[in-house]
Amino acid sequence: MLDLFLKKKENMTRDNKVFDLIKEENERQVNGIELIASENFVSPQVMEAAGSVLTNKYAEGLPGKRYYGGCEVVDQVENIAIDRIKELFGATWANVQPHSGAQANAAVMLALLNPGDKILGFDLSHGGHLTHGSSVNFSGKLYQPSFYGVEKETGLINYDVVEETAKKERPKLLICGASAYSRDWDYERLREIADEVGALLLADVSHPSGLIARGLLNDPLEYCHVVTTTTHKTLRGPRGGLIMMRNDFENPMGIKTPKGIIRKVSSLLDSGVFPGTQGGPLEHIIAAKAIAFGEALSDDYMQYVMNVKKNASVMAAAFVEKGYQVISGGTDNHMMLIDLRSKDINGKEAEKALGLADITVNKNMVPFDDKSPFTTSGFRVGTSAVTTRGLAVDDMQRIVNYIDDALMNKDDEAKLTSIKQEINGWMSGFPLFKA
Ligand code: DSN
Repeated sequence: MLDLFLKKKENMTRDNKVFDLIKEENERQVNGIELIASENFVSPQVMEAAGSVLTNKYAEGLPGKRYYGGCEVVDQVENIAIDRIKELFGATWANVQPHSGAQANAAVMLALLNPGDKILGFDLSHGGHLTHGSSVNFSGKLYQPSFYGVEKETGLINYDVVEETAKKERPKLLICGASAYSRDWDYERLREIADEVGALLLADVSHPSGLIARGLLNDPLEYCHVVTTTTHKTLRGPRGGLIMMRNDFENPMGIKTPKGIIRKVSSLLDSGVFPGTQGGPLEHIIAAKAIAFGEALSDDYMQYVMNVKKNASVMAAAFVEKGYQVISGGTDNHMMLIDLRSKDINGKEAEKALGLADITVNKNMVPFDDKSPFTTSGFRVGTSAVTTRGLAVDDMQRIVNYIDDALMNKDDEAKLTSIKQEINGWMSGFPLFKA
């Protein structure tokens, strides 16, 4: 479609400078093994919608209540996205406009808190997220953060410690969810803690949301006032975010918030997105979200998330067998955090060596890390992308063998190149983007 458009505009030339780079990135994705836990490969129809004419449309407001004319079509698209995400999670309300997970969290905090209010989140250096109170993020600058972490011996969150911290700090918002925690969450206990101290409970399930949607992990919507997620990780949609509620939506008794007793928290959340933190929604991305949510309702996707989980658990066991320390000893979801302190290599070196072998990971702090976030003592991996690609449990051992081989030969360029060649050959058997 774009080619036709360009042919009509004779004065326009194709911008090869950029398209050549897109081609290069395509090749990188096709040739290598993608293990970044927050990445995935979307379907051709999701990509098509993301690159569609809907990018041309302004639609500030909500379906049926816009500040622009000509929104009849995008209203229908956005309503499909809302209906499908509600069906997927059993939510009673959703806003699909957040441009990202960070934007979703910003909107929730703007809506429910006053500047300077206390928040309690999972420590970034233990696996939490920047937007849960980090001092370099809006959440740590506009609100007063405190944190809970994992226990040194187990790598697990101790909910008694969360309760003690909550009682001491008396936060207005308790945040759960993580970027690098491989275990499930006890949302019921967290809600009890939140109720005990008069806090609202926000779950940011950006990472495992696809597994949650299909019932493979505990359900945060049952207990949390508000749930946010990105749409591009296990959910396998376009880059973006969203906000959902279930039981506390239009609570007849109202919900006690720092802004008083609120009956319709969803209206506050809507206004936290627009006009609070965003302008016009990205309707092309919302169309792509709608398609991805439709896909996530399918039997194929159910099989996919079951495979993601199985692959991750097999991969974690393979790392342990090779003498790597997996934080908490394994995984309940799609990811794991590897502590390299028992090996003669840090996270930065590991990321680099694996990159030269065409295995993409990200270096990651591990709990109680003595190295900086630029160096780190570990790396994080996830199985969402390789599972989309069609790799199965038997392939996980082979990936771990390659990783171990690359790390043990981190300074041997010839060895890393030979691993890369083997991987490129192997991956050519798993075509990603079919014509
Ligand atoms: N969501 C983060 C990740 O897990 O990669 C980035 O913000």
